Amino acid sequence: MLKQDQIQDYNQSVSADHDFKWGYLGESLERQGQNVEQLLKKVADFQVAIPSWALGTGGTRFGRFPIGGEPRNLEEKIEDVGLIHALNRSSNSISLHIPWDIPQDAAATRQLLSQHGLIIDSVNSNTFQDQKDQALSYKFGSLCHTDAQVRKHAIDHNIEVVEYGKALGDECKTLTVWLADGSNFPGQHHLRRAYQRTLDSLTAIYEAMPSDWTMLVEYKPYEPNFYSMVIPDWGTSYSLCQQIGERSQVLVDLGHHLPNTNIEQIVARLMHFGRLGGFHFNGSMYGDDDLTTGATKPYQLFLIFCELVQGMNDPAVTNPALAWMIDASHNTKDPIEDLLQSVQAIKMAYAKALLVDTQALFEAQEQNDVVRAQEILENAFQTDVRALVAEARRQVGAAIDPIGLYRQMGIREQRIGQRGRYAVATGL
Ligand code: LRH
Ligand code: MN
Repeated sequence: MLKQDQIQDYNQSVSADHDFKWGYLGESLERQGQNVEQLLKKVADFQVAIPSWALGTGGTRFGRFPIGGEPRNLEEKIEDVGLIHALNRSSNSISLHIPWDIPQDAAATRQLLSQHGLIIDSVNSNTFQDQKDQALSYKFGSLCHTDAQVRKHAIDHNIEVVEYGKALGDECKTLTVWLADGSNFPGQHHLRRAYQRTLDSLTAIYEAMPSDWTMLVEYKPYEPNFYSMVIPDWGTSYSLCQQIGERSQVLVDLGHHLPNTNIEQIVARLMHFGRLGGFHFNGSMYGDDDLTTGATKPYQLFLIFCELVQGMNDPAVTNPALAWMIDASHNTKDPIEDLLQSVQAIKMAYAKALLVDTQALFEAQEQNDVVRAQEILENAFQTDVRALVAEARRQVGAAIDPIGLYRQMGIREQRIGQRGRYAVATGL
């Protein structure tokens, strides 16, 4: 476990440079009339859940390159997320995937979670893989399957997943459902019946969920099916949520959009309808690449947070609290460093969105002053907020530079020593 004095000593060693940068930025923000204390608190309080399935090097169908020292079980995954949270004090929860992370001893797992200051924020079902000796195969779908027995098997699995969540703490009240269900060829699916069977199945799961739980319905345009997906886009997920019940919301995975999709407009729409449930943050160029958040499109991530901040500050918007989660899988980076980078990118986008002079922006929009509107956004986006995010971390006892401390301590090498070079994590 990372000790507080190790973080203090490290912060001391890098404080001269940080104090210089924060000194300048803090003063510039005050001169702009920003409430710096409020900014620091909002940024520090913003927590992003870490996916249990992203603590190993995921790889692709073409290959996987284990980095060594990967967590071999749920306990070691909790240890790794505990380390991430100790380094950035910004990742106080884990999203679990069942059956990849079935707790062998729920009481022991709850205790380990509290030792690391962690909770389970959500549980994910998995009806996209057959388990060993599974008689009722998901090859041709799960909740949409033409065979009612397969649908029942998938419904029962989701209900079982909720039970695992309940056993791991009162905080976990979210079931995330992503369906690989779809078709590879024209004619393979009756497209309307597949939708209706899925709606009926999701409704059965929803009715079996505790009355204070939320169901997040995740959409994806393709993969692993390449002709049609039963839930390909936000509109389909939204239409399902409207019919399933008020505690079912749309989950936006940033990588689940066709190229050049205006994701920030989808976010604005779903907030307007009060059905935005949360995010799976990641970065992508082409498909569901699951790369580091903000690595390729930082301006798009900023624009998404602009819609979120404006929506969250607008009394006319009645959207429930949002689930902030990462969903990534990498082949070429140390998973812990990558997750630290993703959280950093998300916090920077949020901090920049908080800097937007929203009143001036609304005026420019009302006056159709297009140039002024863009200049107002640029002012915020082009502000280097790294010292603000670092200062927010320092003030809550985290590392000014989490990756710097992680590397200085040689933690990956330690993990390899403890767990072995070929230890491979369950998950993607
Ligand atoms: C599907 C997905 C879904 C998870 C899986 C690990 O692409 O985004 O959220 O179940 O990745
Ligand atoms: Mn996802």
